[in-house]
Amino acid sequence: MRSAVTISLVPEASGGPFVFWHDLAAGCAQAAELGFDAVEVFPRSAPELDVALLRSCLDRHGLKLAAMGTGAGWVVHKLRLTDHEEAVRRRACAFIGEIIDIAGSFGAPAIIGSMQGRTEGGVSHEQHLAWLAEALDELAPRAAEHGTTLLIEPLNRYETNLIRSVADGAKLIGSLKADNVKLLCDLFHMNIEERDIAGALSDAGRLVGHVHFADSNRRAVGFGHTPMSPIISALRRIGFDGYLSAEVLPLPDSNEAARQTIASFRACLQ
Ligand code: LER
Ligand code: MN
Repeated sequence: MRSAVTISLVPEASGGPFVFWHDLAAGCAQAAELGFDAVEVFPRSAPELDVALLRSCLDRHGLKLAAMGTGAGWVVHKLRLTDHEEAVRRRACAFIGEIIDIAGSFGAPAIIGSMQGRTEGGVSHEQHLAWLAEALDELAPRAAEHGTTLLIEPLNRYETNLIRSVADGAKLIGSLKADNVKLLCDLFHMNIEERDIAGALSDAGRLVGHVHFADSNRRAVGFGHTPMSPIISALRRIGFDGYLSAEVLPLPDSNEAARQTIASFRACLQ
């Protein structure tokens, strides 16, 4: 398992659970100085991301790109893969497709979290799931062209009513034609939704593609009360060899959140 830390480049996401903010070069430098293996980047959109700068920062510091978020499509542009308007669903797919291409050029997956949308407006849950499955089956081959996966992230009940648990995510993945869609298991969301976090990870097995490494209160691991040792044991048992990526609030500040994360990562994995 490898360590990663998040960098948000989305001013509109201010107050959200990202460690470093607004400055790709500074975030990469701090991540490298603390000894992280990789960064996870949350761009405002594909065209607004300075890909050459990202490449030079990663090269200079010997960092990898762990994953790239697509949530700005919702936060900034109000796009969702399950919007009732077909034109909006198309634009959501196009928005994510462009991020898949950039992330893929670094060998990294794109994340579909809040872009899944939610069941609402008198249209059935089944229809929303069908729209989501259709979008994943359209986007996953684009990730496959880069030899990467696409990550679907279950979110807690205050953010969606669509894919909320690891079991929901696994069922959706089982219904797809594509075989390169994996789960992003965010320990903060799981703390709210799962009966047993370690048990849910064990059940998901090889479907676990990425982990958001966060404590019960969405602060850096060690600043809350989630017991990590059964979680790490479960991840070891299922042979997970991806990233534990800190998507946490920058509290008390970015540097302390990052420092606490890497200390916890080392303590958990020793
Ligand atoms: C949002 O709560 C979250 O966990 C993000 O990773 C989803 O885009
Ligand atoms: Mn997350």
